[in-house]
Amino acid sequence: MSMRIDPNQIEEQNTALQAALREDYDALGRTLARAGIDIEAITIQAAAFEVAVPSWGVGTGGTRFARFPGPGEPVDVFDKLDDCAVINDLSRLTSSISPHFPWDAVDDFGALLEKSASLGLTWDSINSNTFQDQPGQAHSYKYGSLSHTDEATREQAIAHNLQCIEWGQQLGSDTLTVWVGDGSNHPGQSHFQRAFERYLDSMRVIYAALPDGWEVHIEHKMFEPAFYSTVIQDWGSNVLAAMELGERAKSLVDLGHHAPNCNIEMIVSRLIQFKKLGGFHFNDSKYGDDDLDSGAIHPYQMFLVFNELVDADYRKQEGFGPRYLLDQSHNVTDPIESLMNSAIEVQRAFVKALLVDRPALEGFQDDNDALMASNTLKAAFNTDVSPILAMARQRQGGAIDPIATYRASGYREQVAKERPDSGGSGSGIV
Ligand code: AFD
Ligand code: MN
Ligand code: MN
Repeated sequence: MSMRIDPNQIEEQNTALQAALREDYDALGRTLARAGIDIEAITIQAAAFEVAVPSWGVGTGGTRFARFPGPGEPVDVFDKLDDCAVINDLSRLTSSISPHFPWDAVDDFGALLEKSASLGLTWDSINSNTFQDQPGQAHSYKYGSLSHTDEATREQAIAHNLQCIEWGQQLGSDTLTVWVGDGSNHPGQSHFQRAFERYLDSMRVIYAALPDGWEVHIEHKMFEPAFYSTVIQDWGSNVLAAMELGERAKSLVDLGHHAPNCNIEMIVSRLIQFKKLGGFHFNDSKYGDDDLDSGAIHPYQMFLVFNELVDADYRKQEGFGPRYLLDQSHNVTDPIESLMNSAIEVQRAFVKALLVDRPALEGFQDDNDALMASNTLKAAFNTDVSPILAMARQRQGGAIDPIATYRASGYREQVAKERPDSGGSGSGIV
């Protein structure tokens, strides 16, 4: 059974908050006008912003120690769609979903497509999974997949990616994202060059099978599950692979997949410059691939990433058009709440980056005025754009306060009654 938040309920909640929002919006409008910025133009761009939700993000995540399931967890991809619809109905930011196969594979893709369309949702990048063994699988991925030393295992991993493309075509997607867990745990275990060559050979087969209009996005990750080396360890290996494969192979930047303190915004700039920025997995991180909620730890870093993105758009950089996706694991919060919050935080970084006075910044850069250049960025970052985000949501039928409206709706309590307890507390990083 599917349950959708009643638009009247959203409207009712909004009515109570409307007057205060109008006041805050008008006050911010006057402040921005003094800097020559038209708040309406910014609100229109804020409303057009979108970030896709990962299908695996609506279930409760876990660590390798334990998982503590929440009430009313989605049982299958149809349930996941219901949860995604709530996130989008309230936030108006997440109308597309990035599925993960085989987790989200179904017998009848027509039924899945019908349901997503009825909820106003579409399908973004397809994620393949060769980091786990599936029941009945002939060859194990314990020692790798696309880069495995054994040819039959590599072929099995290639075939899975080709299958993912086919499923993705049925859903109207146009991108395959490939992240492999391949790597080594011990120095000497794996020959770096030979493993990378095998990976490239496998990816060439996948690349050759891309349908017209499709891209493949490669995701790098510094460590985990392999703890000594990974085959696509960093953006260097990533972009080398993408360059080797061809124009339609690009790099995907997951914010949690770098060494601590890494200058991610500079990596983003390099990828933009060479037309290799495929997209993002947004999340936040304190130590590693923590998959914390976007903006929870380093909001300034996310703003600086968006500063590069907005700058590329402002300069009309050729071949620029990355995909924006969330990739998070919610271990102690209600995933629906975390995903709404996170989508809004990503949008917030984007909107703040729109406020940067770019001609002034360029002038300060040319004059080597480091202090004023930095202050120009800070002026945008320090502006509270919340009224713009709330106004954009409301105008599209979303909630001024999505968390409060969600809690008032009783959605979680309702699905907890309808969906069987997911039970158990087995471990597992998603
Ligand atoms: C894992 C990886 C990576 C990937 C995701 C989906 O760390 O972030 O995007 O699985 O395949 O969490
Ligand atoms: Mn990711
Ligand atoms: Mn990750």
